[in-house]
Amino acid sequence: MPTLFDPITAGDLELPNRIVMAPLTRNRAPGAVPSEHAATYYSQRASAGLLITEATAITQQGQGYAQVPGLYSASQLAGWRRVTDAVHAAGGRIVVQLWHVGRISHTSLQPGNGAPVAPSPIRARAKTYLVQADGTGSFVETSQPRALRLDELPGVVADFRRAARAAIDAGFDGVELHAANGYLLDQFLRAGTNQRTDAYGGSIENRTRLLFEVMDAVTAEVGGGRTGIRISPVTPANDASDPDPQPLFDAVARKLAGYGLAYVHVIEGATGGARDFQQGDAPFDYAALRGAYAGAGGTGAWMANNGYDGALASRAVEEGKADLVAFGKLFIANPDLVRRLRENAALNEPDPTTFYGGGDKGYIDYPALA
Ligand code: 8OZ
Repeated sequence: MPTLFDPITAGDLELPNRIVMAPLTRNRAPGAVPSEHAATYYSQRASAGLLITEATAITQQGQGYAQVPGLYSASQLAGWRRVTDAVHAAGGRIVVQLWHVGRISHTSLQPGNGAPVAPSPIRARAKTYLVQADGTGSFVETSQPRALRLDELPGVVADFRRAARAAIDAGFDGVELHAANGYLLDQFLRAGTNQRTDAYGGSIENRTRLLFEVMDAVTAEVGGGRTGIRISPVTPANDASDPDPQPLFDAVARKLAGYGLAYVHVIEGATGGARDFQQGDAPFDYAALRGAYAGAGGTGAWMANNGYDGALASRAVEEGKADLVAFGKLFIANPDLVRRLRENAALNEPDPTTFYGGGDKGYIDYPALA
């Protein structure tokens, strides 16, 4: 069996090891434009097998938080070009996570200060993060959303497609579709947020329809081999829920098998929390999920995430449970995480007070080994 440190091919991506930097929201993009320090931050971590960027809004409608980056204006794309150039110069590979927050937003962030959009007009019991004119940040309740009209859905699909093209043009090695953590695509998938009675709600086929329309468009634009997807079958993040996640996500996995994807990225349990978190009547069976994908002919790498340390990750890869493991907090604090895991070196402790917002402290000042 391979180890964490062995190379792997994931679709069109040739990765020198199986250690992935998970997508991490850092709220350090003033005006939704990646700063110069983002290039430093990501290139410091270029020894990862793969870097996944922080979630990045495909449109202003897809924005849900202050100071998270977008991928829809010339200045944003120029900022990302600095990042991809710096990562490539440092020998790394980087994909961008394509994000539409759906209802997890606030009117003050939306075009024309309108309502955030969602499958159904159900307000999330969740907070977002805003920055006032005087520069102070605060957590506020998300706004009441409005349901997307049927005639608006092709526009959402087109927005994902345009963003995927823009990403490749800005030098990214690929894209990851954010279909996790209670954001728009996950809101369509899970019954707690989708009460539609049209072709996009009700049955599993209907609830997965928007996801696969987006998949069709993105893979047609940039190729399945440069596309990954992130799902989180049971996470309660952002007030997401489904009473029966196993058949839903097994169906998603079976259908994903047909796209020739680079990878499928699965958050096991509650995002950033308990790995054994349960929704529905039985523990979620991640091996069955992977079996559904492989059984339907899926060849993409299987990327596991959530609360892994080096030992758990090594076991997962060596036992064949995962091809890749994504690390979040450990990568925030350890730019040279790959080396530290390989050498069994001590790890820097992540400082949660600097995860979201702020400046260089807790962003680009964690030391690498000498
Ligand atoms: C933490 C804070 C804000 C957003 C996710 C994009 O959970 C996020 C996120 C995480 O996927």
